[in-house]
Amino acid sequence: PDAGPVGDTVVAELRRATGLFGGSLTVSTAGAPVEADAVAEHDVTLVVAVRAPHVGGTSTRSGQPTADPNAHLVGPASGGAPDGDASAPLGEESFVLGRRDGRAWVVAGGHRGLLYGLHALVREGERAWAPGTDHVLDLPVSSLRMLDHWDNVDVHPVMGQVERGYAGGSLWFEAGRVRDDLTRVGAYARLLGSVGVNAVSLNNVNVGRTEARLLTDGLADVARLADLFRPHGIRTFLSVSFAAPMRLGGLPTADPLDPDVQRWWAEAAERVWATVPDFGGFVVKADSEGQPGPFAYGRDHADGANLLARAVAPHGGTVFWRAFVYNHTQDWRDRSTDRARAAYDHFHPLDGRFDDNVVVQVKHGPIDFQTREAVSPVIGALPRTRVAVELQVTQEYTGHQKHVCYLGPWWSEILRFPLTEDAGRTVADIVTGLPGGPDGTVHGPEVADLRAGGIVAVSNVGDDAFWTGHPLAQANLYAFARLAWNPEADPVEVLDEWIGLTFPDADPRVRTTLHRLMDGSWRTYEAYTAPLGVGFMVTPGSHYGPSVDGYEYSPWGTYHFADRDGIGVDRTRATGTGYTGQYEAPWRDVYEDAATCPDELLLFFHHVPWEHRLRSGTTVAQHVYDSRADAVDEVERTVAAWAEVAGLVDDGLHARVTERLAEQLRSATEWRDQVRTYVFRTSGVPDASGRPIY
Ligand code: GCW
Repeated sequence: PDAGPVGDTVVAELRRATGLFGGSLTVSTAGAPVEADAVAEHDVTLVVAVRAPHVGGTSTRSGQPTADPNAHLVGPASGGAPDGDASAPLGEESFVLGRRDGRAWVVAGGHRGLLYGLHALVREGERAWAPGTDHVLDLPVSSLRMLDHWDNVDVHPVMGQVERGYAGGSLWFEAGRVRDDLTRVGAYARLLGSVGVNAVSLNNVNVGRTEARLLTDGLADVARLADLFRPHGIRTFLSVSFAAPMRLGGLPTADPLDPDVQRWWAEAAERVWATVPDFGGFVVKADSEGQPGPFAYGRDHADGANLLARAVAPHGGTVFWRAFVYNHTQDWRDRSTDRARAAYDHFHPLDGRFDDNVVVQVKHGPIDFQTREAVSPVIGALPRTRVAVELQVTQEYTGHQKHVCYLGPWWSEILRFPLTEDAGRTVADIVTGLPGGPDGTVHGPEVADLRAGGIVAVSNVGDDAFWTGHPLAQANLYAFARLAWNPEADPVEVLDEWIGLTFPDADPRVRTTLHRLMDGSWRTYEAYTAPLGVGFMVTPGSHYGPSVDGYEYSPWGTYHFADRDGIGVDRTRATGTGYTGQYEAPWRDVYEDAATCPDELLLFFHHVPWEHRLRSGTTVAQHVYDSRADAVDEVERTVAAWAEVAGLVDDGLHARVTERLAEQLRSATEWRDQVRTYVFRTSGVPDASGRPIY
């Protein structure tokens, strides 16, 4: 029967796998087997069904065992497939993974669910065929799990081909067009499908002249890429320039209220969907860091987003409209302008005006993907708008994939952060449209309905042999996908899963060592770079390595305001920029008061004297001295631990990690010395530990 591209993938995967491990495969759509071999050791039954087999009680969370242990399961009894007529309807991406009498089975609501169920079974490994009977319903918490690629067709003289890319050039663009040989793109699509990513955007949100043409002359190339992603359940998106009607269409304006502009976009969308019928839609960076946008015409961002939304709506398309809008030509003397406030100030008044197929895509923090910053209040401030949170897998501010920095714990904190009034809904609840709260009731402003936007991240892959430059940075890609599937997942367990899948059959010391290197690596990175949430202190432009005052007097709006008396940004309502007022209770008050503000965000919210005592008991200056030095000691131990597993992992991989660790140690040492010395020279406060200072 016509299984569709994803169904075909499932069958092909199973054929390949049964070839590897033996056993047989039964696949049926609504009960009709399309393939059934002799019963053997590793049998798998896959069924696409509209309803779950008697799963007593359903769960809207992923990964939870179905509720009623006594529920009678109509499972694949002796060779038969589970029948499909029982309790809960299964969504297109949901599946039940079960085992019975040494047989593994997956029942899914659609082909994508079947694909995800199959890969869940692969993750289970031998356990999937263990004696006994049980089953688990699994479904993604976020219906949109998207990777944005910042790939350029052209190679930028400073940025290289992939903006903020640390893994070589683009996987798909080469020499001004899409590569002829797309073998690795096929492998990448398979990889993403295996962890449930279901959308990719192909090109940088900063859309250059050549890249703008992907929407017109480049469409055949886009279709070739879409053909590779489709079989793995992934829809393709493009970043587009708001000025496209002028750049590509020769119109004198890009004004969203101009009928010619509207017509141009409608026709552009017609052409796109005629070429790629399941195309996803557009990602837009407008009025942001020099990209064109609606402000030039006196229009706001709802006008801008709805212009594109109406063009793509007839085709079922979605517009991801980024909220990263701020003044990047600021005067550092002007302390009343606060970059952290900007997105809220622009977007909060527009809530309720966006069309249903607009998703406002908000960076997780109000500044820019720092190692530590507060959660953006914008995410909770648009109850009548679909909101997606944007994370950054590529390590722009977290060590350029030269430093080990496992970001799962950071994203987990962000996604679980209870942002709305009275801590009612977490970031994950908001972006996935879940009501939140222990009893599922919505707190805070009245909402007509709960809207899902999704979980998006900037990808970290490139044409590097290890995909991500640093081989261990692959864990970040994996963790993003697994946390987008289930934001409640424990990030260290996710890491453990990645280790098991990436280093199967390795000596147990490899697992222990990787945990030793990675579990706490984000906090270690934080501890040798900018302290207590103040951010930046990076080399301007590249954003790699220390430059404490690098951005201090620049127009970018990212300051630490250190002087001989103190450090930090006063964002309080009482005496500062008023940013704390963008939060609902309790955060507006928790952050307002230096006594209740969490240490790790103190300098994000407050300007304090160097000898201000943290909640931890130590002073700000002494904290900076101690933690920078301790963190470098930790990196040294990491280097030694990795040396111990030489010979237990692939030599090429071991060498690559060793080389990167050497650079991490060099760079961390530089950070330590620059930051400690800066604090001493600026404040005059001695370091009680007596460690060297320059
Ligand atoms: O983090 C900043 C980067 C820019 C990037 C921008 C954005 C794509 O420094 O390189 O541009 O954010 O997210 O739009």
